[in-house]
Amino acid sequence: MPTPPFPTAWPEGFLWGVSTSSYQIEGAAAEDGRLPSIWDTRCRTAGKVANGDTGDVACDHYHRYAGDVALMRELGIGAYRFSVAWPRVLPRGRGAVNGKGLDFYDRLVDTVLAAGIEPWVCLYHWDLPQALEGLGGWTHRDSAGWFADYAAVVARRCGDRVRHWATFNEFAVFTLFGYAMDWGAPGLRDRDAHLRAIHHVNLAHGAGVDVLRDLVPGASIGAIHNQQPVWPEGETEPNRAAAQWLDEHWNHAFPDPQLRGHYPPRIAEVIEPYVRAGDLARICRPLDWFGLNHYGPIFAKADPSLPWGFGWGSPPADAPRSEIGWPIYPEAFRDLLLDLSRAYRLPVYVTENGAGGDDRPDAAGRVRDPKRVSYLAAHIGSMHDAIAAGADVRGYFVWSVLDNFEWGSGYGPRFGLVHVDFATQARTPKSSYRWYRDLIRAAAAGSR
Ligand code: IFM
Repeated sequence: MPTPPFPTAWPEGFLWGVSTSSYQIEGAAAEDGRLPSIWDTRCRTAGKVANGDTGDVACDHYHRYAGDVALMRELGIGAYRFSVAWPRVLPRGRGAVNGKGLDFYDRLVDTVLAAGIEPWVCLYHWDLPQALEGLGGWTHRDSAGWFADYAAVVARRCGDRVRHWATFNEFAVFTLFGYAMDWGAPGLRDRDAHLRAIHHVNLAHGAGVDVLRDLVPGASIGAIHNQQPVWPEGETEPNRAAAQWLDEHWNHAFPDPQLRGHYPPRIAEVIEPYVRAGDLARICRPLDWFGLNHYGPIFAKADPSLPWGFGWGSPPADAPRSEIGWPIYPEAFRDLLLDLSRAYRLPVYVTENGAGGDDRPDAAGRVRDPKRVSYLAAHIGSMHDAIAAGADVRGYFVWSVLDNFEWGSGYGPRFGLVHVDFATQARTPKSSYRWYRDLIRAAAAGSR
């Protein structure tokens, strides 16, 4: 299959990167003082994760990070986004700091910098310490303060070397799936718990931004949002209504209060009992960039069995799909980049984009993933079109550098540029790794 071409002219300084998250790659779940997170618990709850898989070992990145960073250096990326595991740093969520846990991030940051790569640190990618869940987790208003204290611990240790910080990854995903759909930890289907979680996570974001501004002079701070057009499954009235409601939750419940100072109208009505005077000002703090995670549009349908009456619909039967069945509409990505850039008036970094597959080595041990290459080529092409049409997009991070633990789907779907054999931990760069490396080289040559 011929290699899809890529645009070579990019804005000066355009940043190419890769993203990962702590629970999905680190492993070492019970090592050096780390205690369980809500995802360790969910993995041990029967029927919640495919195959009974867990993040106990994952990619064993905790021990193999130096080799993994060497692969990133050879890829030629300018930035690596990873998350810090709260239960490694503060095993009980608050109180005693675990020095060994912090030491790991210290070593990682130094290794990344020594490879000539900028570390981008995300403070929360879904692994809330289980001890805090025992106190109510995000449904407890104090969670904003717990998060701010944790942010301060990490900022004090790494803020001398890390300039780019994100508070949270995909607010809407972990709150909706975790509190209203039982698709993620902690596994509830409860409107009130969901509304509390939305508001307290928003408060935690604002408090975290304030801490980072105080402790890291010159920090560049953003938040990472999943954003996708929400389309109805078929053009029925109930499904259209479901799509509108899901759109408010998915695309607006977090960026609107954080960047515009108010909740979208229907959420504003129902969340009002949890909002106190001054809260919206605490949430709406100045930011430096908008982090966008995007994979494709999502489809909604009415589902009266779920707390909000909407559920996940299916794309049209003839929709192009990735190997794991996600719909592919690269032109929607271009439109989204233009819309976001206009709506929130911040530089946009695409902090996740990629495709899941079922990649396996061939007889010669090579891993070819032409579908991922086509997906990346089409989306990077659409991003280039968006920039040409005026979108202020400053960087792009592939999800992900390594195959890893894909939450409720366990180790089934593979998103990496590098294949991981989970039995041996052998790493094999896929054809998409070489394609992305060549793109980065060509972009560097083209922008000189
Ligand atoms: O693996 C996830 C990641 O944790 C958050 N964004 C989407 C990815 C693919 O599902």
